[in-house]
Amino acid sequence: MTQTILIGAPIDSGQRRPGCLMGPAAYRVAGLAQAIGDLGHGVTDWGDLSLGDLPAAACPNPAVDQLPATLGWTERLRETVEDALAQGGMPIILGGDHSLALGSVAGAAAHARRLGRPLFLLWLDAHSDFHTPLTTTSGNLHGTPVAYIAGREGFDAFPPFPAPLPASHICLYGIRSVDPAEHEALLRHDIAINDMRVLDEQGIVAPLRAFLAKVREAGGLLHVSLDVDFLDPSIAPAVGTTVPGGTTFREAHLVMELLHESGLVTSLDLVELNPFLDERGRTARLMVDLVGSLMGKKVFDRPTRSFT
Ligand code: 6HN
Ligand code: MN
Ligand code: MN
Ligand code: MN
Repeated sequence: MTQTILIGAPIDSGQRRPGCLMGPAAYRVAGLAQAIGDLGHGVTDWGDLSLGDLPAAACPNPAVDQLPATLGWTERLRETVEDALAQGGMPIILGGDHSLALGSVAGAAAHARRLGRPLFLLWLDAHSDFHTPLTTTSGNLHGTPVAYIAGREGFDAFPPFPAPLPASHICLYGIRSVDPAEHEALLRHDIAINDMRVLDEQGIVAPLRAFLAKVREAGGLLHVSLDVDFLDPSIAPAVGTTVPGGTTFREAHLVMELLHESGLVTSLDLVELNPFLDERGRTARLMVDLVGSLMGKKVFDRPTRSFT
């Protein structure tokens, strides 16, 4: 039994297409709390976070959009996620665009540091999100969290990331859209890049098991950040940044089932859902079903196979 804590994060300052604000409401309408509760877990809903006064902030890159709001959300998420973890809960952050991970992963990292345990990050996304505020050309800060988490320079406006993750603790999974500046920077970091080419060739299971084995050996905490565009747009249309060639329904469920079997996941982001772009709630429902698999829902309850 896991005590989950739902944290609504109606954030859309990290990109420019309106609609992500409706994400937390859509997850609630799609029955997220019930789906988790039906599996025998505790569920507490902390409601939606809100933003106070915006901090003053500036960035030398004039392209950067809505820095003060994103900075405000970062602080808010960091303290809330750290709080949820300190209470022994498993925070599930209902986004909101992916800029929320600037704060949610910072909260998880602060908590891990306090425990003296390493934090690992599984980034399920079409994109590498490895820009810094200095390299982004779109100016959309949802494209930057992995760089912040890895301790890259260029985040002067942000609080220093608590204990940046070494590259070996970060696993990008499902990526198929990387901008030139991200590509150049990724070549200088030893981050595991399981792009779709790797997953096509090796299958969805082996690279994930290898990463999970590393987390287990290190006694680590594991934060999972699930971007809707990890999924193929044909099954998950409700996202502003669709990229063809994403994971299938079964591949995505299998990832979640393996994560459940591992017992390692300590916090989770659900990001980039744009309900305004959805077709009769199907993407929201799929995301809820995937959380179900992550929390232990099985097609057939056979004894768990030995893992690694
Ligand atoms: N996401 N690399 C593009 C940009 O605008 O920087 C896309 C970012 C997508 C962000 O996946 O959350
Ligand atoms: Mn993303
Ligand atoms: Mn993405
Ligand atoms: Mn963008």
